[in-house]
Amino acid sequence: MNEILEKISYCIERGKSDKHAKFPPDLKDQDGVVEYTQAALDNGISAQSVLNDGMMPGMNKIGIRFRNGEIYVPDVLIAAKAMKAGMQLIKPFFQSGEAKHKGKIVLGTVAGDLHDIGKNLVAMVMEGGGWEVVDIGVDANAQKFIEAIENNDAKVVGLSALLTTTMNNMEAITKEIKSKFPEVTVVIGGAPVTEKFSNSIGSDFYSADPQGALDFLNEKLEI
Ligand code: B1M
Repeated sequence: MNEILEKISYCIERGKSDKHAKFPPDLKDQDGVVEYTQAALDNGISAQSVLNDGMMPGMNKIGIRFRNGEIYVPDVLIAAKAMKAGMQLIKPFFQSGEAKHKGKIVLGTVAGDLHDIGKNLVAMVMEGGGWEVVDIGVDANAQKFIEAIENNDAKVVGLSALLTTTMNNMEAITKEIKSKFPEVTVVIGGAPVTEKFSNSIGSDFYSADPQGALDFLNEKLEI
């Protein structure tokens, strides 16, 4: 891998957003994701390559380490913040069409449920994996999901639920999505949800953690 791209990946993994960031202390006054992203673009590295070969490998490592229990929620938040800082510099290339996301995922916490910490982590890992996330927030009913799918021409939907009561709402939402858009892939997750439950309601995949959902989508779409 190109040295600058390696630095981008490393800084994301360490959560070092820019030179002035005080965190992590051992990288104080050293360049971060912002400076290395600018350097990559100045050196003629495409925005797509900065995303695919610099940022995504860094966030991928974070997703795997989080799944393995080696790091915790704050580490994911800090890494995602660092990646977001660098993304600001490559945003114009998405707008011009020079860089592309892998696809769009509509993500929401289902009706009756206000828990969003897990859903937000899924959003960060998905974005870190090159997906564009359309976050429809919490307490989202079938109509809200369907409108978001239509408005964004999304091919993937993610449902999150944290309550044993609200996980039951996943069934009606999944069925309505599938009846209107049979081609849309539905992925579900959340603490009370299981693979058995996922199979019983006709969703396409259950993941216990954000990285599992990302790996499934990448594999399914052969990306
Ligand atoms: Co609530 N709550 N809560 N709560 N809350 C739980 C979930 C509970 C287990 C606490 C308990 O009783 N021990 C319990 C549920 C019991 C049950 O249903 N069996 C509970 C309850 C009962 C309630 C209320 C009903 C309490 C009340 O008012 N009487 C109420 C419900 C409100 C509502 O939603 N309508 C309520 C409210 C709240 C707060 C608002 C105070 C707050 C939420 C704040 C917020 O989210 N912005 C809250 C919190 C924080 C919790 C606990 C403490 C933590 C949940 C959390 O964020 N975990 C929780 C107890 C606990 O877990 N210790 C509890 C961390 C998060 C990273 O994990 O969301 O599981 P999680 O996400 C994981 C995976 O599940 C997975 O990836 C994430 C990262 O690994 N994942 C996906 C999640 N979605 C995915 C989607 C995917 C793939 C993976 O693909 C699409």
